[in-house]
Amino acid sequence: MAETRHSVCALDCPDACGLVLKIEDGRATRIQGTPGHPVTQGFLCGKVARYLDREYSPQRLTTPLRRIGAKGEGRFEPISWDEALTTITDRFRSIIASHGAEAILPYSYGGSMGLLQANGMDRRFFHRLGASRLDRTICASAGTAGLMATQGIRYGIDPEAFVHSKLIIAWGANILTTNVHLWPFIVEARRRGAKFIVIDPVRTKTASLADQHIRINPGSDLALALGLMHLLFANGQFDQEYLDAHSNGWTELRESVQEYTPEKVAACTGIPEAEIVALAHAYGETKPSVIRLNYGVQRSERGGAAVRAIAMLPVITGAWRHIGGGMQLSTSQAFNFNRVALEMPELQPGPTRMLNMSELGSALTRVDDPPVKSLFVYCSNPAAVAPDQSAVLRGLRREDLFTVVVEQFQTDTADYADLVLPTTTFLEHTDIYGAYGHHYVQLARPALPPPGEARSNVQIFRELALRMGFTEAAFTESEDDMIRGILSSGHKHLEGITLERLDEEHSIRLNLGEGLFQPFKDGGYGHADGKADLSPAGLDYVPPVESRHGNAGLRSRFPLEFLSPKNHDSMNSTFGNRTDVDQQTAVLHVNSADAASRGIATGDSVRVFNSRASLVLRAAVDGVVGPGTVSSPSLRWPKRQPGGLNINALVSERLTDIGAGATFYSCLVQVEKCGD
Ligand SMILES: Nc1nc2c(c(=O)[nH]1)N[C@H]1C(S)=C(S)[C@@H](COP(=O)(O)OP(=O)(O)OC[C@H]3O[C@@H](n4cnc5c(=O)[nH]c(N)nc54)[C@H](O)[C@@H]3O)O[C@H]1N2
Ligand SMILES: Nc1nc2c(c(=O)[nH]1)N[C@H]1C(S)=C(S)[C@@H](COP(=O)(O)OP(=O)(O)OC[C@H]3O[C@@H](n4cnc5c(=O)[nH]c(N)nc54)[C@H](O)[C@@H]3O)O[C@H]1N2
Ligand code: SF4
Ligand SMILES: [Mo]
Repeated sequence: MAETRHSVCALDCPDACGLVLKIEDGRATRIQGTPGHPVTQGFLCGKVARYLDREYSPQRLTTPLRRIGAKGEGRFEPISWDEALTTITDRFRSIIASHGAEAILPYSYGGSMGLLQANGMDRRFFHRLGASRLDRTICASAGTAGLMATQGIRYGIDPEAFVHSKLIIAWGANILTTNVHLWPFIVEARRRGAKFIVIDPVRTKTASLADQHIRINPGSDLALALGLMHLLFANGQFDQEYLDAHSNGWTELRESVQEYTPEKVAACTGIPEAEIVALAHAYGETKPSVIRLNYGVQRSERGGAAVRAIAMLPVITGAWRHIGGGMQLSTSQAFNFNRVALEMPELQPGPTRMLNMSELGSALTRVDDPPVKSLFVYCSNPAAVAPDQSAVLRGLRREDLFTVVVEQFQTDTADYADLVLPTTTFLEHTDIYGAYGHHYVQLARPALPPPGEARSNVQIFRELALRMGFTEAAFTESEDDMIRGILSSGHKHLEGITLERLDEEHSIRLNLGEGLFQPFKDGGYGHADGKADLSPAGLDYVPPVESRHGNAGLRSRFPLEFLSPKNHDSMNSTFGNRTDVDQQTAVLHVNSADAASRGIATGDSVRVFNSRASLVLRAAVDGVVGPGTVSSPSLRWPKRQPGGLNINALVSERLTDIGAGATFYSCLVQVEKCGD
């Protein structure tokens, strides 16, 4: 007998789709987007439409494993859960006795967006242990810091509001690839007459379908934003009433952007002067206008300031006043969940140090006092995703490092583990979800049984806590108790949203008032005085060290800017076990001018290198990138790349200007054709 069960996609994607599974004889036979869901609209992206292949893959991990080969070699033997957990608690006790609990470092990121699995029992456990804390900077922290500086709170407009817009700018946002459920709203807006512009160094799928693709030099967005401000002010295309009522610092800003003439901005950004002038004119004139800013801009050295400046634009034009106007970077803060009840920072025995996840190589090879003696990884694959991969792998190879990896698949990171613990997928455990691209709270109950002995993160950390002798009620709370805690913030957006209702309805819109959410229509910014901060301090454009206008010594040896944006048909390294992902990520897009000067043609093997690493990819001379830029979709498993390193071996550990984020998209390389 067939039945349907609900779930939610937990992948690190703004869309957080509602799912419906068809179950026949206990097995899922079909996965679909929830029909009628206001955002999901019944369809799924290509990767999750095939998720049942992953769910039922013979490569799923099903028992705890103990390493029997060298670190990284990937030889393991099955052991019991009891033995695995006892080994961990024994080792933790001895590390704590010899080096203190801060010698233990948890490492997690976006494997699951579920609050229980990724921010729940794990956080409580490591807090109570007194372990080092992890600064989770690998994705969004520069953009978060930039947005907070301007808006004081991370609110954005509804995806549903985009249909009302007359000008949509996708700025460092590859919507068709990374946020596909926004696309139908853009299609509808265009049907109603909207213009759609993409600002991206790469001609992405999204850019190739836009009315206009503005090709910008990587890392120069701050200069473009300042240049647009200059023109908006100079042309009188600013909303003085809105600025006076709802912002601070705009007159100083107007003063300071005067030097960002179209001529200067064209030199920084590579965008022709006339295009800059036309863009400013269109943005100043069209109402409503919306900027869909995604995280592409802020993965570069000046990315925080760039986001800060871009977020000022809709304040200057007063775009926030209109339905379909304003900006969307992230909608996540609108959920106003009770994170303290969830994570329980008060369980910490005292102040503990924080280590930056984007500097994992350094944390494992240089940090002392105490050194990291144990790395506990879950919901992440740092051997593939973290910058300066050679340093990360050097750290992971340390014989004295006790590494535990909780995984669904045998990733590179798992190959370096002393113990691997098999874990559930989002179809197999209970969790509650917010989103960073819409405003619906969702709940998922287990729709399928876990394979073999796989256990959820919540189960694993609860068991570890009990075995460590932690007696606080925090560790015996059920999943339902934890969800009630999350919903207990008392914030008006969550009023009336209960576990019982979520069980019944699966997806509930936040209480954002009647109609579409207009967070800053009448001001109401997150700063103490309710105003947006437009003061210009710190907004001067300085090109990234690793860029075409950056450090001259570096440029002379490594003249090409290397980008590694998201692959269309995978999710960071999550689907790295698939051979088609190997093919997709083997490509290096090269501009025809750069290819000609190096004797490179499409299909050639090329060596991409800098002082950190060298790897071989396959050239595609296809108009995707402009002169001086090369690009390769991220990310494959390093062990599946000849040489055992992926493109993150090329990327430095250098951090962003604000937010201490990773600078994946500020990276200089040289490319040469491989010898025959
Ligand atoms: N298919 C797929 N979807 C995903 C993911 C995935 O791996 N694959 N990953 C998920 C995750 S973790 C995240 S954070 C989101 C991210 O979603 P996005 O931010 O949309 O993804 P990115 O590819 O990092 O960057 C977007 C675009 O920014 C461009 N870009 C790079 N440097 C610059 C620059 O200096 N200036 C400008 N203007 N543009 C620049 C890139 O070429 C890219 O096209 O996507 C999520 N969704
Ligand atoms: N060059 C380059 N590097 C990048 C990026 C880039 O654009 N270019 N993007 C960066 C960004 S934006 C991000 S967010 C990071 C992403 O880095 P990560 O968050 O490490 O993401 P994934 O590579 O998808 O790995 C997630 C892992 O979690 C596992 N997992 C899934 N669900 C669960 C669960 O419930 N429990 C446990 N224990 N494990 C689970 C999956 O099997 C998978 O192996 O990568 C960053 N690295
Ligand atoms: S990855 Fe994104 S678009 Fe695809 S199903 Fe999950 S939430 Fe939806
Ligand atoms: Mo991310």
